[in-house]
Amino acid sequence: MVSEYIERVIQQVIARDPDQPEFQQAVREVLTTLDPVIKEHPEIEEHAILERIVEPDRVIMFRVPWTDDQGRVHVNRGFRVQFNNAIGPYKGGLRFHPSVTLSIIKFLGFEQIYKNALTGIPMGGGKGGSDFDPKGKSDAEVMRFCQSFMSELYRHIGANMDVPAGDIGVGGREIGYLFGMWKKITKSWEGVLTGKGYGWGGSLGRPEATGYGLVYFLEEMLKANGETVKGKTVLVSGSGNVAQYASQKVMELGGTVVTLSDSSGTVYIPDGLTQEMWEFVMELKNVRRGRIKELAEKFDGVEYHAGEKPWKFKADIALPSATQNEILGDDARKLIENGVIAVAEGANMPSNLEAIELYLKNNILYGPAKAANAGGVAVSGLEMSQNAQFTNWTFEQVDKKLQDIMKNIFEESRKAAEEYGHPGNYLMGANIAGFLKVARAMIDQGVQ
Ligand code: NDP
Ligand code: 2IT
Repeated sequence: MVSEYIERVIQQVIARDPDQPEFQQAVREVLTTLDPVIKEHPEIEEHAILERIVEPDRVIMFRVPWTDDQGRVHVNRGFRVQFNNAIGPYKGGLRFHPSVTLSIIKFLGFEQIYKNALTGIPMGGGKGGSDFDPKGKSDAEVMRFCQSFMSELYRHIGANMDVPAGDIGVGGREIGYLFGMWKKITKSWEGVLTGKGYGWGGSLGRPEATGYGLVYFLEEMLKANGETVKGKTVLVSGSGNVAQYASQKVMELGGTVVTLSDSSGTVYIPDGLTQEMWEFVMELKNVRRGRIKELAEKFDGVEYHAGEKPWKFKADIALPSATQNEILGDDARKLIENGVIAVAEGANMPSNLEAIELYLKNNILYGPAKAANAGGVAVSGLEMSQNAQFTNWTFEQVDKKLQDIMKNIFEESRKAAEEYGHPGNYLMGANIAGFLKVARAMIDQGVQ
């Protein structure tokens, strides 16, 4: 039973945003773990921190009209949710996917507040995007869309105000088009977006950061429990940015990746992903923008399972790296039956509340998204630092900082879980550690 205060705030959110299931889910996930903190720190309720933290500073919604290659005009909806800037400028990605709604952007922005706090870099929480579907669009169409999107978004962002980056459907290509338009409108050159290309303000190591950081976090979590990635079999879902570099790092550390997926299906690779297959996936997904089933068509011994998720296959570790709610209760039960020892989340909110409960009950090592995938935004923070200093760091410098940040996030999550009476519950630890940094800043800064 959580405290009356927490339950009351959750009910207020449900009453106020009845049509936002993903946002409600994220609020419930975070708030229910804060119970011991609320009890120990009555000032949180006195200052109405929970009531304030669930309400974004502002929500910006706008029309994004664009013209396709045949001259037809289309209209999409654009979003930027500036959630909380108590500890630094709003920071968080942009998602372009047909499933994007205000609920999705709010859940992502809400999670981002605590994730960014955990990195130790002064960044607030925000998120944005559009229901635009980049699939099957030409480069010129994507460019026109990005230009139109930025022709409104530019009013709301700034290097010290709000710094967007990539997420699903937004990678180096889109950041390039967005940055080009921002620069043209403002005639400035500032680090107003991260994930830029190397040579025009991008940081070495940013493309790799989320996937590598995920595996660094996983390795810390395993080490603390007498295990290691070496020799383990790993289910990876997705085959985009996060999945690609998580797979590469797993292979480098001596683990075996046995699945990848996309929204059409899963490839099962009983003997493990090889370097040659990995390079094929990089070209397939980042250049040709094709479907993962081509991996099975190209390589012997790779099976394609149309419409399936990776979770039914036997392995030691699961790294969900595609999208929200991709592991439901039944999927979690399959993982547990198959003897999975650890789940670390590359995607945001990939496990629903039932799945999380099952991990915790069954002593699965669980690395929650806001801790495990914080490497991406952490290196975005490093990109902002480099831009502000007009300098570039080497890959080795960035990678070392990323490793230190991921170790630190694990340590902070581990310690907070212990301190508040739930050792080994890294979800609780991460939520508490992230939340306290932001709550203290909000109290210091007065009611607003
Ligand atoms: P990409 O667009 O590069 O890749 C997304 C992958 O997930 C693709 O394989 C895609 O398949 C699959 N996918 C997307 N939506 C769905 C869906 N509804 N059902 C099934 N599969 C789906 O995105 P990223 O790799 O950047 O992002 C993946 C996850 O990681 C997201 O949850 C994102 O929020 C999170 N994340 C990303 C960070 C980053 O730095 N990029 C940082 C932290 C978290 P298909 O090609 O068929 O669409
Ligand atoms: O979910 C995330 O943390 C991201 N998509 C990365 C955000 C960022 O600003 O780099």
